[in-house]
Amino acid sequence: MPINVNDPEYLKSEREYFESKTNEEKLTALNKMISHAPKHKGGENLRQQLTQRRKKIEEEIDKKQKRKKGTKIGIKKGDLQAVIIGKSNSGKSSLINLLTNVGTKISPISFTTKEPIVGIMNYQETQLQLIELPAIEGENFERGIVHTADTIILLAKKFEEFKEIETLLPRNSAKKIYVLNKSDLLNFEEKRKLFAKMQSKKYNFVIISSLAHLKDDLIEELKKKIFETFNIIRIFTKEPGKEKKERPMIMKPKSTIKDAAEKILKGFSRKVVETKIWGPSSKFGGQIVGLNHELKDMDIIEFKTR
Ligand SMILES: Nc1nc2c(ncn2[C@@H]2O[C@H](COP(=O)(O)OP(=O)(O)OP(=O)(O)O)[C@@H](O)[C@H]2O)c(=O)[nH]1
Ligand SMILES: [Mg+2]
Repeated sequence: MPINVNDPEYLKSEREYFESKTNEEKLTALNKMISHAPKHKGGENLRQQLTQRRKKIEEEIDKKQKRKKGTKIGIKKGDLQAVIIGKSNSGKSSLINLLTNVGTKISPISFTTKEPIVGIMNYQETQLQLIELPAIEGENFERGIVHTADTIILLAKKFEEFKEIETLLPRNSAKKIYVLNKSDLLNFEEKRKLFAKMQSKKYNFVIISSLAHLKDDLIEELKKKIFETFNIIRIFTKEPGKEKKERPMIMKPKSTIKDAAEKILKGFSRKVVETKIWGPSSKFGGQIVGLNHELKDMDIIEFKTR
């Protein structure tokens, strides 16, 4: 038995669906329809039809992107990869320019960024790969990168956009940070309310402004949050009588001295005759430890070999 849906939001989205010209627009409208479709048993059939339709459209979008991929240069995934995702004009390019070494085009015109922009972000002697993806509601959005990302930064210029981004986001297992941009356009009361809303959602979030001249501590806090989503420890090595190396090795928590030696060179741990350690996992600086010693973030190791 077909049912009549009277929810005005549903009917509005349905109209949007029929008027959509691109698959991306159809997907947005369908997601809205699904969220407003009747939840009770009578709506089961309808919900099934809608999700089937959504699957088909997602497949078509993926297929089209694969065809395009052939002509594009692939992005080599860094050890630590975070991806900025949001709707057009949310300030993705402004943010990546603030956080990394790239200078990509910022413009009030929609859909300015047409391919992924890759930047390097420095944080406490560690380098992370940060990527701006073209707007999620546009046809240049790259769904594939979402699957490889360690961390996803959902960037919105309005609170309501988070939901839209979430419904369009392909399934993934990345950690998420919610960033509300353009806070310079809000007054105190508006900011206070938003803060409470984000808190009640239990989001890991920051409210920022990407206008370079308003750049403040919150950008630094965002950097810290991005870094903290990666479950890693940083290990420095040094040679006897010398300073520690400038860049740390990135390792998994609970790695041992042996793991670190093997990361330097396969088989290297067999050559080690003595290891000294400085830093959080040592009882005192220069403590001699065995191969099974467990490392902590920011340790410094000195290997003596045969
Ligand atoms: N007031 C205000 N404007 C901002 C802020 N961040 C970005 N903008 C402006 O918003 C517009 C869009 O910024 P972009 O950084 O190009 O946005 P985008 O998300 O990369 O947009 P597309 O690449 O087109 O999808 C520009 O005019 C920016 O100057 C902000 O924090 N406050
Ligand atoms: Mg952009």
